[in-house]
Amino acid sequence: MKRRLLFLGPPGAGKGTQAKLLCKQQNLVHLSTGDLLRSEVAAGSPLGKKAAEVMNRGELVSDLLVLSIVEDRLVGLDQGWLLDGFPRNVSQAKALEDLLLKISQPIEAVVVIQVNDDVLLERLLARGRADDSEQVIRHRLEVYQEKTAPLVDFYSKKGLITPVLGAGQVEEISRRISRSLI
Ligand code: B4P
Repeated sequence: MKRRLLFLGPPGAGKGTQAKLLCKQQNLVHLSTGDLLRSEVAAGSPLGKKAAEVMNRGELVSDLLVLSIVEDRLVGLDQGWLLDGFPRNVSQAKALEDLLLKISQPIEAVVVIQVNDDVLLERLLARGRADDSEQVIRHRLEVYQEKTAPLVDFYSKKGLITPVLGAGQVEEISRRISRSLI
């Protein structure tokens, strides 16, 4: 069976960390919009230049830009996949729904990784990426609450949500996620 999964959760919840492990275990293609945007930034492409400034403020990059990146990667993919960090708002979720309908690849499950704000702040300050200063992290958490958290309700109504506790050791959380997807 080709798996089609989404990882949802606040910044620093460990979406990227856990997505890499699960994709390796289950031979899935890992599509992280954060990683894809950061590689555009590193390459200094026009898209990357636009994205860098927005990311360093802790805001969301424009839907159109992110959507074009995801569509490029998903269309024609003949393997299971995991979307990490996308969608990030209801309008991206609706656009994804239309795209997946067009290519007949419905979502199988949405894993929500739950971690409290104190732990998130601690993890991200320790990571120290360009967008990991305390002020920017706090703003990203607000953006998450306002724009991304409503997706839990959006996908709950479709019966797709699988909540997983994201506190603890990386391996322990990985086992929780694998068990939740059996
Ligand atoms: P992302 O790249 O998605 O990053 P993130 O939310 O900050 O982190 P993630 O949850 O993946 O945490 P990670 O595993 O790295 O987004 C960055 C920016 O890109 C956004 O703010 C936005 O500007 C832009 N963007 C991305 N997608 C977009 C979209 N769809 N639309 C618009 N804009 C978009 O873990 C964090 C840290 O914790 C790491 O250092 C890790 O080692 C550590 N860690 C993980 N698990 C741990 C554990 N169990 N215990 C201790 N530490 C742990």
